[in-house]
Amino acid sequence: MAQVYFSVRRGLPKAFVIYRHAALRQQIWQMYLIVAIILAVHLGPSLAKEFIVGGDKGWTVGVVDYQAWADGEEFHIGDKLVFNYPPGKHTVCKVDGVAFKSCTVPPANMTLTTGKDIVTLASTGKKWYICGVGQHCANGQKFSITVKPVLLATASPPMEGGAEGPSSSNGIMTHCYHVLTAAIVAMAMMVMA
Ligand SMILES: [Cu+2]
Repeated sequence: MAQVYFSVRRGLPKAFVIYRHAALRQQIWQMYLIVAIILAVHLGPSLAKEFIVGGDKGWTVGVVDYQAWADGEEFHIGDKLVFNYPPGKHTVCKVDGVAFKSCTVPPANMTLTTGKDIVTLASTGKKWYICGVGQHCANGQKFSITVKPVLLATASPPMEGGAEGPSSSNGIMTHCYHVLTAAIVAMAMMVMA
């Protein structure tokens, strides 16, 4: 009898200690997750760059070698291209590789005309931009870029050369990044619930 009573008395504080440890561990986890989320939310956008196409010269014809400018930059998903020009003087058309070569201007509803056009790079791979006014494209107002995934920004050397190379591996890396972010958020929600 005395032994049972004894073990029950000793058992209670022990359970209490285990409970307190679990609560503490949960609190530490919560802190880690909050930090991870803050980093994911704040680091992502801050890494994205805004490129003023042609720099101070802007988007014009006969002044800037846009391809040389583009070749000197590295573009990643989330980055923005800003095309500055007097409205009416130029336009911005996103085209494919064939239209890029032949300077074929797409329909007007696929053309940007505001004079301060901002293009957010949303997918990996090769992108082509031309001006749709007159002979501007033929006179060099055009350039192509290769957009790289977010994660590979610092992890791997640039993948140059391939004109039409498939970007499935890049896509997978990006996909992994999104899944990871989603997993962190989901775990945080579970812990905080
Ligand atoms: Cu133009």
